[in-house]
Amino acid sequence: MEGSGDDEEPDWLLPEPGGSPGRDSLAAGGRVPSCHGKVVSAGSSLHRIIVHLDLDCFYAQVEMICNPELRGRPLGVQQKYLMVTCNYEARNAGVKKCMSVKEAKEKCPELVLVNGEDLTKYREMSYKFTALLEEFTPLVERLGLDENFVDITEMVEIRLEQWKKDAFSKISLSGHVYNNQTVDLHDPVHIRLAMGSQVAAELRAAMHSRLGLTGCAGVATNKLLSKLVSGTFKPNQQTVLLPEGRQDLMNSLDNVMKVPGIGYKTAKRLATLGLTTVRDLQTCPAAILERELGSSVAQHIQKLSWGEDDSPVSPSGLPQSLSDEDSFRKCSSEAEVKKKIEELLASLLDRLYKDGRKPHTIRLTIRQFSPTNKWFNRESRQCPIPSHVVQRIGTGNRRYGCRTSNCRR
Ligand code: DCP
Ligand code: MG
Repeated sequence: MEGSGDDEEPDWLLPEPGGSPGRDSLAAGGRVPSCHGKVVSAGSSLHRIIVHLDLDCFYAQVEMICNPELRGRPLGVQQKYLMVTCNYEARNAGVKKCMSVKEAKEKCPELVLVNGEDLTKYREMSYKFTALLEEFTPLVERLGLDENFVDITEMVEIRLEQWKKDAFSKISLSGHVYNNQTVDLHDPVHIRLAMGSQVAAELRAAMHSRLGLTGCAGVATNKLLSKLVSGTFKPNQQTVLLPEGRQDLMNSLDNVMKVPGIGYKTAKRLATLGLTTVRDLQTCPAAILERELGSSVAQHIQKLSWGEDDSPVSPSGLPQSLSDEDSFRKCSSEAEVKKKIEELLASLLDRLYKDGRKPHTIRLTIRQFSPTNKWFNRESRQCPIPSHVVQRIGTGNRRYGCRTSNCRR
């Protein structure tokens, strides 16, 4: 569910039972590009070039595209009492993402607020963004609404083949280098990353010219590192991570929870072992970790702590489910809840209609909110959607009258 703030770890970083072939080993029998006589083996962990793209102040940017009069003014996007994001003018005035509306207004009295509770236009822009990247390569994986991974290994290889080896010394690197490290254009991995930075700059230029969007990019040899490095310079900039900068980047994360793939629950279990920093996790004896977390998770998160991630970029394709949610905080009677559910359903049906595919199943999920201010106890019930109801979706008839008598609650 969008914006549900779960502790679930992203799929792209979950350990794969039995080991996944990944792209490295799929490519192992493939071309082995060489530069200046040195070789980057297709099975090497440095073989891939991955770009992570993250749009700048996404919801606020979409609002400014829809209403250019908002440009240049501090702008916040409000959902209920929270300002979920704000543009960089507002950030320069001390406003931060996810501040309460009250605090944001205190920091910046001239802040303009727009309501961002209807996600329709953000979703639409999000899919346009992914579709644009897919014009360059099918290897695009969505991560949330405003982030994508793109595996550009093959694009880089093709371009390098087109260049004469002697001309590699003329390749320039686009954007920043993490820690301002020196690029060695005799090093085949540096050459590939420099070429990757050129491709990333082209992707960003296309995003801007075709959709009016700006964003940040990170270029590295795996997904984890590309995501971690992409926000080094914000907004609208890009950064390359050379292999020599990996340790510094990982050590810059002061808490294990800053490693994508280590969620709240895992961090809590690590804390019971006295492990809070990335360095603690790196140096913890494997046997101790394995005793607490099991060998698969232990090995996986220890690899992550070193910046190692061989998970492939998995093309996302069309979403397998459409969902909507609400906190129901403003509802105080059953009638109000029913009305809210009808609103959610109407919006979902609109999206289904635009999507064009026929749904099979409907699922209702509830989470209770405890007096101690914590969400807990997620419960779901689902049932097949009766065929006569499915038939009517897309006919413009909004009175679907979905009978839920065969759903047990
Ligand atoms: N979002 C949300 N609720 C949150 C966090 C984010 O609804 N608790 C939405 C609003 C953001 C969008 O998700 O615009 C993307 O989140 P990011 O963390 O990437 O933040 P932004 O894109 O807004 O800003 P940045 O420029 O820092 O990437
Ligand atoms: Mg963003």
